[in-house]
Amino acid sequence: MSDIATLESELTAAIGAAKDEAALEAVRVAALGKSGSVSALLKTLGAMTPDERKAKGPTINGLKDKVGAAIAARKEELGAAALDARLASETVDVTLPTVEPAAETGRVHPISQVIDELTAIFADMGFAVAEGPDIESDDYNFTKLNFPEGHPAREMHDTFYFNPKPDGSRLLLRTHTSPVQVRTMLTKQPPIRVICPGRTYRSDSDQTHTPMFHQVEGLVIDKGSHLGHLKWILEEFCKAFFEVDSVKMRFRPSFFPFTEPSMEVDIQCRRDKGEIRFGEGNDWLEILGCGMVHPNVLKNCGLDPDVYQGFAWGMGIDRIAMLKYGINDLRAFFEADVRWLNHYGFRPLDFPTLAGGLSS
Ligand code: 2U9
Repeated sequence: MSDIATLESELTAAIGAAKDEAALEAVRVAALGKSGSVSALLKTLGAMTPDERKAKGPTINGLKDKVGAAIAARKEELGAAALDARLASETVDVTLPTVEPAAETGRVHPISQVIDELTAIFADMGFAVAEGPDIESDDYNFTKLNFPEGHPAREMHDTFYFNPKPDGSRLLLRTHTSPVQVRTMLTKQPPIRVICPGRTYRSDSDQTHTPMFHQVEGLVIDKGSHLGHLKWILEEFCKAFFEVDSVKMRFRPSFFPFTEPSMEVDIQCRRDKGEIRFGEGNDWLEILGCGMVHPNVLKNCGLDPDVYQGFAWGMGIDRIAMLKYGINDLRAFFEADVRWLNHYGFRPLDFPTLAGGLSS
Protein backbone atom coordinates (compact mmCIF):
# COMPACT_ATOMS: atom_id res chain seq x y z
CA MET A 1 0.00 0.00 0.00
CA SER A 2 1.32 3.46 -0.95
CA ASP A 3 2.02 6.05 1.77
CA ILE A 4 -0.96 8.11 0.61
CA ALA A 5 -3.29 5.12 0.75
CA THR A 6 -2.00 4.28 4.25
CA LEU A 7 -2.53 7.87 5.42
CA GLU A 8 -6.05 7.83 3.94
CA SER A 9 -7.02 4.65 5.76
CA GLU A 10 -5.50 5.94 9.04
CA LEU A 11 -7.37 9.23 8.77
CA THR A 12 -10.65 7.51 7.80
CA ALA A 13 -10.31 5.27 10.88
CA ALA A 14 -9.51 8.26 13.15
CA ILE A 15 -12.51 10.21 11.79
CA GLY A 16 -14.84 7.23 12.36
CA ALA A 17 -13.45 6.76 15.90
CA ALA A 18 -13.94 10.42 16.92
CA LYS A 19 -16.54 10.22 19.74
CA ASP A 20 -17.47 13.92 19.81
CA GLU A 21 -16.95 17.20 17.99
CA ALA A 22 -13.79 18.04 19.99
CA ALA A 23 -12.11 14.74 19.03
CA LEU A 24 -13.13 15.25 15.39
CA GLU A 25 -11.66 18.76 15.40
CA ALA A 26 -8.36 17.32 16.70
CA VAL A 27 -8.31 14.88 13.74
CA ARG A 28 -9.09 17.75 11.33
CA VAL A 29 -6.20 19.88 12.69
CA ALA A 30 -3.81 16.87 12.56
CA ALA A 31 -4.73 16.28 8.87
CA LEU A 32 -5.72 19.60 7.31
CA GLY A 33 -4.30 22.12 9.77
CA LYS A 34 -1.23 24.23 8.95
CA SER A 35 1.15 21.46 10.07
CA GLY A 36 -1.25 18.60 9.32
CA SER A 37 -0.27 15.42 7.53
CA VAL A 38 -2.39 16.17 4.39
CA SER A 39 -1.21 19.80 4.30
CA ALA A 40 2.38 18.53 4.42
CA LEU A 41 1.70 16.31 1.38
CA LEU A 42 0.11 19.27 -0.48
CA LYS A 43 3.26 21.30 0.19
CA THR A 44 5.42 18.62 -1.56
CA LEU A 45 3.60 19.41 -4.85
CA GLY A 46 5.50 22.71 -5.14
CA ALA A 47 8.87 20.99 -5.26
CA MET A 48 7.82 18.43 -7.89
CA THR A 49 8.51 18.50 -11.61
CA PRO A 50 5.48 19.16 -13.77
CA ASP A 51 5.24 15.47 -14.71
CA GLU A 52 5.48 14.31 -11.09
CA ARG A 53 2.87 16.91 -10.14
CA LYS A 54 0.59 15.66 -12.95
CA ALA A 55 0.97 12.11 -11.68
CA LYS A 56 0.64 12.69 -7.89
CA GLY A 57 -1.39 15.94 -7.81
CA PRO A 58 -4.85 14.40 -8.33
CA THR A 59 -4.23 11.71 -5.63
CA ILE A 60 -2.97 14.22 -3.04
CA ASN A 61 -5.75 16.76 -3.79
CA GLY A 62 -8.25 13.86 -3.90
CA LEU A 63 -7.05 12.81 -0.40
CA LYS A 64 -7.59 16.37 0.86
CA ASP A 65 -11.15 16.39 -0.57
CA LYS A 66 -11.98 12.90 0.76
CA VAL A 67 -10.69 13.72 4.26
CA GLY A 68 -12.62 17.03 4.24
CA ALA A 69 -15.82 15.29 3.11
CA ALA A 70 -15.41 12.48 5.68
CA ILE A 71 -14.92 15.04 8.48
CA ALA A 72 -18.06 16.98 7.37
CA ALA A 73 -20.12 13.76 7.23
CA ARG A 74 -18.90 12.63 10.68
CA LYS A 75 -19.66 16.10 12.10
CA GLU A 76 -23.23 15.81 10.90
CA GLU A 77 -23.53 12.32 12.41
CA LEU A 78 -22.16 13.49 15.79
CA GLY A 79 -24.51 16.55 15.77
CA ALA A 80 -27.56 14.36 15.10
CA ALA A 81 -26.54 11.90 17.86
CA ALA A 82 -26.02 14.77 20.35
CA LEU A 83 -29.48 16.16 19.51
CA ASP A 84 -31.06 12.71 19.96
CA ALA A 85 -29.36 12.34 23.34
CA ARG A 86 -30.59 15.79 24.47
CA LEU A 87 -34.12 15.10 23.34
CA ALA A 88 -34.09 11.74 25.14
CA SER A 89 -32.88 13.36 28.37
CA GLU A 90 -35.54 16.09 28.18
CA THR A 91 -38.56 13.87 27.48
CA VAL A 92 -41.63 14.66 29.61
CA ASP A 93 -43.76 11.78 30.85
CA VAL A 94 -47.23 13.17 30.22
CA THR A 95 -48.77 10.30 32.19
CA LEU A 96 -47.23 11.54 35.49
CA PRO A 97 -49.62 13.40 37.88
CA THR A 98 -49.42 17.21 37.50
CA VAL A 99 -47.87 19.35 40.21
CA GLU A 100 -50.58 21.48 41.94
CA PRO A 101 -50.12 25.14 41.01
CA ALA A 102 -49.37 27.47 43.95
CA ALA A 103 -52.78 29.16 43.61
CA GLU A 104 -54.47 25.83 44.45
CA THR A 105 -52.34 24.67 47.37
CA GLY A 106 -53.79 27.12 49.91
CA ARG A 107 -57.02 26.29 51.70
CA VAL A 108 -60.14 28.33 52.52
CA HIS A 109 -60.87 28.31 56.26
CA PRO A 110 -64.16 26.53 57.16
CA ILE A 111 -65.52 29.76 58.67
CA SER A 112 -64.89 31.69 55.42
CA GLN A 113 -66.43 28.79 53.50
CA VAL A 114 -69.56 28.81 55.71
CA ILE A 115 -69.88 32.61 55.36
CA ASP A 116 -69.69 32.17 51.56
CA GLU A 117 -72.27 29.37 51.71
CA LEU A 118 -74.82 31.27 53.79
CA THR A 119 -74.28 34.41 51.73
CA ALA A 120 -75.10 32.40 48.57
CA ILE A 121 -78.26 31.01 50.21
CA PHE A 122 -79.58 34.35 51.50
CA ALA A 123 -78.54 36.21 48.32
CA ASP A 124 -80.74 33.78 46.41
CA MET A 125 -83.66 34.90 48.65
CA GLY A 126 -82.96 38.58 47.90
CA PHE A 127 -80.83 39.51 50.93
CA ALA A 128 -77.93 41.97 50.76
CA VAL A 129 -74.84 41.69 52.99
CA ALA A 130 -74.31 44.58 55.44
CA GLU A 131 -71.11 45.17 57.40
CA GLY A 132 -70.09 47.49 60.23
CA PRO A 133 -67.19 48.21 62.60
CA ASP A 134 -66.02 45.75 65.26
CA ILE A 135 -65.57 48.70 67.68
CA GLU A 136 -68.98 50.09 68.54
CA SER A 137 -70.70 52.58 70.79
CA ASP A 138 -72.69 51.55 73.86
CA ASP A 139 -75.67 53.19 72.18
CA TYR A 140 -75.63 51.05 68.99
CA ASN A 141 -74.62 47.83 70.73
CA PHE A 142 -77.07 48.04 73.69
CA THR A 143 -79.27 51.13 74.13
CA LYS A 144 -80.93 51.26 70.69
CA LEU A 145 -81.49 47.51 70.97
CA ASN A 146 -83.67 48.00 74.08
CA PHE A 147 -81.16 46.68 76.63
CA PRO A 148 -82.12 48.44 79.88
CA GLU A 149 -79.42 50.13 81.99
CA GLY A 150 -78.07 47.48 84.35
CA HIS A 151 -78.82 44.55 81.99
CA PRO A 152 -76.34 41.70 82.76
CA ALA A 153 -74.93 41.73 79.17
CA ARG A 154 -73.69 45.28 79.83
CA GLU A 155 -71.54 44.08 82.74
CA MET A 156 -67.76 44.57 82.55
CA HIS A 157 -67.22 40.82 82.92
CA ASP A 158 -69.30 40.04 79.81
CA THR A 159 -68.26 42.85 77.47
CA PHE A 160 -64.84 44.15 76.40
CA TYR A 161 -64.92 47.91 77.07
CA PHE A 162 -62.34 50.49 76.05
CA ASN A 163 -61.30 53.13 78.62
CA PRO A 164 -64.02 55.80 79.07
CA LYS A 165 -63.75 59.02 77.04
CA PRO A 166 -63.64 62.43 78.87
CA ASP A 167 -67.44 62.73 78.45
CA GLY A 168 -67.86 59.37 80.24
CA SER A 169 -69.02 57.41 77.13
CA ARG A 170 -67.29 54.11 76.44
CA LEU A 171 -66.56 52.29 73.20
CA LEU A 172 -66.68 48.50 73.22
CA LEU A 173 -66.03 45.45 71.04
CA ARG A 174 -69.45 44.58 69.64
CA THR A 175 -71.02 41.63 71.45
CA HIS A 176 -73.27 40.75 68.49
CA THR A 177 -73.65 41.97 64.88
CA SER A 178 -76.99 43.65 65.76
CA PRO A 179 -75.47 47.21 65.67
CA VAL A 180 -74.97 46.64 61.93
CA GLN A 181 -78.77 46.28 61.57
CA VAL A 182 -79.23 49.41 63.71
CA ARG A 183 -76.95 51.32 61.31
CA THR A 184 -78.86 49.90 58.33
CA MET A 185 -82.24 50.98 59.75
CA LEU A 186 -80.91 54.47 60.52
CA THR A 187 -79.62 54.99 56.97
CA LYS A 188 -81.93 53.01 54.64
CA GLN A 189 -85.64 53.11 54.02
CA PRO A 190 -87.68 49.87 54.18
CA PRO A 191 -88.12 47.38 52.64
CA ILE A 192 -84.91 46.10 54.25
CA ARG A 193 -83.55 42.59 53.74
CA VAL A 194 -80.01 42.17 55.06
CA ILE A 195 -77.74 39.58 56.58
CA CYS A 196 -74.83 40.68 58.75
CA PRO A 197 -72.02 38.13 59.13
CA GLY A 198 -68.97 39.11 61.15
CA ARG A 199 -66.73 38.90 64.21
CA THR A 200 -68.19 39.40 67.67
CA TYR A 201 -66.58 39.51 71.11
CA ARG A 202 -67.56 38.45 74.60
CA SER A 203 -65.46 38.00 77.70
CA ASP A 204 -65.90 34.25 77.79
CA SER A 205 -63.39 31.44 77.26
CA ASP A 206 -63.84 27.72 77.84
CA GLN A 207 -64.27 24.47 75.84
CA THR A 208 -67.29 25.84 73.94
CA HIS A 209 -66.63 29.61 73.99
CA THR A 210 -63.85 31.78 72.56
CA PRO A 211 -63.51 35.53 73.31
CA MET A 212 -63.85 36.24 69.57
CA PHE A 213 -66.45 34.30 67.63
CA HIS A 214 -68.54 34.72 64.48
CA GLN A 215 -72.23 35.45 64.11
CA VAL A 216 -74.62 35.96 61.28
CA GLU A 217 -77.80 37.89 61.91
CA GLY A 218 -80.63 38.61 59.51
CA LEU A 219 -83.19 41.40 59.43
CA VAL A 220 -86.33 42.00 57.38
CA ILE A 221 -88.34 45.21 57.73
CA ASP A 222 -91.44 45.83 55.64
CA LYS A 223 -95.13 46.62 55.90
CA GLY A 224 -96.87 43.38 56.85
CA SER A 225 -93.81 41.23 57.69
CA HIS A 226 -94.86 38.38 59.97
CA LEU A 227 -93.68 35.22 61.71
CA GLY A 228 -94.83 33.04 58.77
CA HIS A 229 -92.27 34.76 56.54
CA LEU A 230 -89.58 34.28 59.20
CA LYS A 231 -90.39 30.57 59.57
CA TRP A 232 -90.25 30.00 55.79
CA ILE A 233 -86.91 31.80 55.42
CA LEU A 234 -85.33 29.84 58.27
CA GLU A 235 -86.63 26.51 56.92
CA GLU A 236 -85.34 27.25 53.43
CA PHE A 237 -82.00 28.28 54.90
CA CYS A 238 -81.63 25.10 56.98
CA LYS A 239 -82.52 22.81 54.06
CA ALA A 240 -80.06 24.55 51.71
CA PHE A 241 -77.28 24.86 54.30
CA PHE A 242 -77.43 21.29 55.60
CA GLU A 243 -78.07 20.06 52.03
CA VAL A 244 -81.20 18.00 52.87
CA ASP A 245 -84.61 17.84 51.14
CA SER A 246 -86.69 18.47 54.25
CA VAL A 247 -86.11 19.42 57.86
CA LYS A 248 -88.44 19.72 60.86
CA MET A 249 -87.96 22.79 63.05
CA ARG A 250 -89.18 23.46 66.58
CA PHE A 251 -89.80 27.02 67.83
CA ARG A 252 -89.61 27.43 71.63
CA PRO A 253 -90.55 30.67 73.43
CA SER A 254 -87.57 32.64 74.72
CA PHE A 255 -86.58 36.18 75.66
CA PHE A 256 -84.26 38.76 74.07
CA PRO A 257 -84.49 42.51 74.76
CA PHE A 258 -84.58 43.33 71.01
CA THR A 259 -87.36 40.97 69.87
CA GLU A 260 -90.95 40.35 71.02
CA PRO A 261 -92.05 37.61 70.79
CA SER A 262 -88.69 35.84 70.89
CA MET A 263 -87.94 32.21 70.08
CA GLU A 264 -85.15 29.70 70.14
CA VAL A 265 -85.14 27.26 67.25
CA ASP A 266 -84.18 23.58 67.22
CA ILE A 267 -83.79 21.42 64.13
CA GLN A 268 -84.54 17.75 63.80
CA CYS A 269 -81.51 15.48 63.76
CA ARG A 270 -80.29 11.97 64.46
CA ARG A 271 -77.26 11.40 66.67
CA ASP A 272 -75.43 8.34 65.46
CA LYS A 273 -72.13 7.11 66.99
CA GLY A 274 -70.90 10.65 67.58
CA GLU A 275 -72.15 11.85 64.17
CA ILE A 276 -75.13 14.15 63.67
CA ARG A 277 -77.43 13.74 60.65
CA PHE A 278 -79.92 16.44 59.77
CA GLY A 279 -83.35 16.03 58.15
CA GLU A 280 -83.93 12.68 59.90
CA GLY A 281 -84.27 11.14 63.39
CA ASN A 282 -86.08 12.15 66.59
CA ASP A 283 -83.47 14.29 68.33
CA TRP A 284 -83.40 18.11 68.44
CA LEU A 285 -80.50 20.50 68.25
CA GLU A 286 -80.66 24.22 69.03
CA ILE A 287 -79.22 26.27 66.18
CA LEU A 288 -80.53 29.85 66.33
CA GLY A 289 -82.64 32.51 68.02
CA CYS A 290 -85.17 34.79 66.37
CA GLY A 291 -88.24 36.97 66.85
CA MET A 292 -90.26 39.99 65.74
CA VAL A 293 -88.26 43.21 66.12
CA HIS A 294 -89.34 44.94 69.37
CA PRO A 295 -91.41 48.13 68.72
CA ASN A 296 -88.95 50.07 70.93
CA VAL A 297 -86.08 49.05 68.61
CA LEU A 298 -88.05 50.19 65.54
CA LYS A 299 -88.74 53.54 67.26
CA ASN A 300 -85.10 53.92 68.40
CA CYS A 301 -84.04 53.46 64.77
CA GLY A 302 -86.48 56.02 63.38
CA LEU A 303 -89.25 53.70 62.16
CA ASP A 304 -92.96 53.87 63.08
CA PRO A 305 -93.98 50.48 64.53
CA ASP A 306 -97.59 51.15 63.48
CA VAL A 307 -96.43 51.22 59.84
CA TYR A 308 -93.51 48.78 59.72
CA GLN A 309 -92.97 45.34 61.21
CA GLY A 310 -89.74 43.42 61.19
CA PHE A 311 -88.27 40.11 62.14
CA ALA A 312 -84.70 39.12 62.91
CA TRP A 313 -82.61 36.10 63.74
CA GLY A 314 -79.11 35.32 64.88
CA MET A 315 -76.85 32.28 64.91
CA GLY A 316 -73.28 31.34 65.66
CA ILE A 317 -71.28 30.70 62.48
CA ASP A 318 -68.60 28.69 64.30
CA ARG A 319 -71.27 26.42 65.73
CA ILE A 320 -73.05 25.71 62.43
CA ALA A 321 -69.66 25.16 60.72
CA MET A 322 -68.78 22.58 63.39
CA LEU A 323 -72.15 20.86 63.00
CA LYS A 324 -72.02 20.73 59.19
CA TYR A 325 -68.40 19.65 58.84
CA GLY A 326 -68.05 17.39 61.89
CA ILE A 327 -65.45 19.60 63.60
CA ASN A 328 -65.56 18.97 67.35
CA ASP A 329 -62.92 21.31 68.74
CA LEU A 330 -63.91 25.00 68.60
CA ARG A 331 -60.46 26.26 69.59
CA ALA A 332 -58.83 24.57 66.53
CA PHE A 333 -60.60 27.19 64.39
CA PHE A 334 -58.29 29.87 65.72
CA GLU A 335 -54.99 27.99 66.12
CA ALA A 336 -53.82 28.51 62.50
CA ASP A 337 -52.44 24.96 62.29
CA VAL A 338 -51.70 24.30 58.60
CA ARG A 339 -52.21 20.52 59.03
CA TRP A 340 -55.69 21.16 60.46
CA LEU A 341 -56.45 23.59 57.63
CA ASN A 342 -55.26 21.08 55.01
CA HIS A 343 -57.70 18.57 56.49
CA TYR A 344 -60.77 20.77 57.08
CA GLY A 345 -60.13 23.59 54.57
CA PHE A 346 -61.73 24.03 51.16
CA ARG A 347 -60.16 24.34 47.71
CA PRO A 348 -59.76 28.05 46.91
CA LEU A 349 -61.31 28.01 43.46
CA ASP A 350 -64.41 25.95 44.38
CA PHE A 351 -66.92 28.71 45.14
CA PRO A 352 -70.15 27.67 46.86
CA THR A 353 -73.21 28.11 44.65
CA LEU A 354 -76.73 26.78 44.98
CA ALA A 355 -76.61 25.41 41.42
CA GLY A 356 -73.17 23.85 41.75
CA GLY A 357 -73.66 22.38 45.25
CA LEU A 358 -72.60 24.43 48.27
CA SER A 359 -69.80 22.27 49.59
CA SER A 360 -68.93 20.15 46.53
C1 2U9 B 1 -82.09 44.35 65.40
C2 2U9 B 1 -83.24 43.77 65.83
C3 2U9 B 1 -83.24 42.45 66.21
C4 2U9 B 1 -81.10 39.52 66.26
C5 2U9 B 1 -81.35 38.24 66.98
C6 2U9 B 1 -80.99 36.39 68.14
C7 2U9 B 1 -82.33 36.42 68.13
C8 2U9 B 1 -80.19 35.32 68.80
C9 2U9 B 1 -77.99 34.49 69.28
C10 2U9 B 1 -77.86 33.21 68.56
C11 2U9 B 1 -76.66 32.48 69.01
C12 2U9 B 1 -76.62 35.03 69.32
O1 2U9 B 1 -74.52 33.72 68.52
S1 2U9 B 1 -75.53 33.67 69.46
O2 2U9 B 1 -75.18 33.58 70.82
N1 2U9 B 1 -78.88 35.43 68.68
O3 2U9 B 1 -80.73 34.44 69.40
N2 2U9 B 1 -80.42 37.43 67.51
S2 2U9 B 1 -82.90 37.74 67.28
O4 2U9 B 1 -82.14 40.42 66.52
C13 2U9 B 1 -82.09 41.70 66.14
C14 2U9 B 1 -80.94 42.27 65.71
C15 2U9 B 1 -80.94 43.61 65.33
C16 2U9 B 1 -82.08 45.80 65.00
